[in-house]
Amino acid sequence: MSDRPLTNRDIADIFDTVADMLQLKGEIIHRILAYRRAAESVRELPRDIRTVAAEGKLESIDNIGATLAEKIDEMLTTGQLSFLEKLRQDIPDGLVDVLRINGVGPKKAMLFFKELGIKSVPELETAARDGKLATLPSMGAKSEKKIIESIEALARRSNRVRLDLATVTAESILQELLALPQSLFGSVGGSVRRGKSTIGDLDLVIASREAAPIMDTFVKLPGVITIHGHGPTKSSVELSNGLQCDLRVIPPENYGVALVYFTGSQAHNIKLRALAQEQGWTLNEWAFTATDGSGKQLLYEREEDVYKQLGLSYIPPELREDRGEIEIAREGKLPHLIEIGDIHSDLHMHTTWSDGKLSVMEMAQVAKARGFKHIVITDHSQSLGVANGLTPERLRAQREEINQANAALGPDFRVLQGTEMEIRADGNLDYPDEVLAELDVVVASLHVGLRQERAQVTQRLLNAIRNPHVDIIGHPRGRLIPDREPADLDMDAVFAAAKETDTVLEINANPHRLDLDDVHAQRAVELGIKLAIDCDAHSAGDFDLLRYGVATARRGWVRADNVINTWSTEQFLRWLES
Ligand code: DGT
Ligand code: CA
Ligand code: CA
Ligand code: ZN
Repeated sequence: MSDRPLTNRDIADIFDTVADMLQLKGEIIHRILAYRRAAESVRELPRDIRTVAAEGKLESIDNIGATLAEKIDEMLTTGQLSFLEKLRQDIPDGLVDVLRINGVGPKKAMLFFKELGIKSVPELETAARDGKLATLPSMGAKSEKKIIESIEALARRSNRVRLDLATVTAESILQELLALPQSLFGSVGGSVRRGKSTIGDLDLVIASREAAPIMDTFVKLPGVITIHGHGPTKSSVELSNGLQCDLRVIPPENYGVALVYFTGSQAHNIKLRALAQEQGWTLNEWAFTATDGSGKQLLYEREEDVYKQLGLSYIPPELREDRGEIEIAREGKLPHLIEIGDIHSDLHMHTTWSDGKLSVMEMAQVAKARGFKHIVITDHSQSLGVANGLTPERLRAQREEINQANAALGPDFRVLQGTEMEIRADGNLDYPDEVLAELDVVVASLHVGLRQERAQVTQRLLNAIRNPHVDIIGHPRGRLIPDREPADLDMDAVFAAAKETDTVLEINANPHRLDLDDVHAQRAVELGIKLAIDCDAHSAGDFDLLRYGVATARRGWVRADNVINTWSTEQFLRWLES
């Protein structure tokens, strides 16, 4: 246990653990529910429980009587609960986790513990895989198999999820709930709204005067497999795709404060609260409350007004990571971040010439329909055999097709010929200079030899950056989300070379990549390096991924003028010539 004072959430968690343990002990339901309800009330409490305790008013909290008030006082004073410590002597901690497995209730958990000595989820998994559960009374091969599946689902859940899966799920649930007549307006919150590259769980906030029907619909949505909570202001469910989703429903006049709170990040919130405190207010998820004891409250429906109250300019969600945004918002000097609408081109995509799904003409039509002014076709180069990389001869044949597409598309749209050229494992580039000279744009990427040692892999990238024909480095660090770490590059050397040679670094918008990431994009901008944001599209639908690249850029404090995709076709062509 840390020295940090216990929060409302900590105390609620302890009460829930007590309830779990009592359940395992076979206690009467009445007693278990008392702890569950207390946990819920403390978790929902709009004030800091320490303040309430200091005022001696713990018993004014719903579901808290004299006994539980005493227990809260004990926890606040000692940092722990002796009752829970006592329960722990009979019931191992890990058994509480066993209850989280679908299909395992307290009776079965105790059966496994008593008969097989199972004290944790890993032990349960081993026993299930060894076929030991099936031999127990009231168990069988089928229930054993179900337990293995549930354990696998739990393991998937504990991993963070890619931004695109989380975003699409969150938005579709939000849309469904906003269609209800009781819903006034709402938003996705949490790390999805901040555009983080990986997501722990989904957070939704909806304004309404009548929460119950919205909550009822929410917990019965088709994708819901487990209901973790179903209350008047907060509900929480687990979806079949392994994601957990929290929903808050609040009155419209509290919406602005609530949305700020549930968008986070936690570090950003802590700074905001400290700022409020300096100004004589406590700020929680509902409102500002005066610290002078007058009971005066300030409610805001709009986030803008919350920041204004704190003396800050509006802070876009992507910046809310406590990376200096609050201090700079105080001076009113936040940059105007790039938006999707600023982007007029895509400079990295694949066609049927290599591993794409559409022809040159089809890609051009899709891009044009999306409002782009120019695109660069960058199929893979010759050494990438698995992706049907192009020989110089095939490149020349492709040029014919690109010329025909341009003739057919007219003057308002331009297709340029490029390549996504391999930087080979030996450090050589995949085409000789005379072939590169024939192309309009050269994107160079690392796909092989990513695990080479730092000096070697860095030198390969520097070779590409220093080649005068190379315009853009594709997905520079070579990470794949969630499994593959980036190459061990000396990024200072990479940035220095990019700056010196005016080579552009890409933010690859594919949510498997998001590479450069936010932190490196920010560093590149500080150094005056140009960026590109490209979808690396292999199909028509891949253009939808642009938003994730833009979110990553915004998290890196990137402005429109840092990104060459915002340029007109003329400006882009001029830069290529220079
Ligand atoms: P995630 O889900 O791990 O990707 O990250 P978040 O940022 O979505 O975190 P989550 O879902 O735990 O909470 C959503 C927001 O609610 C979080 O960004 C800030 C706020 N929040 C939740 N719990 C606390 C808390 O105990 N203290 C503070 N200060 N803020 C909290
Ligand atoms: Ca979350
Ligand atoms: Ca959450
Ligand atoms: Zn590519």
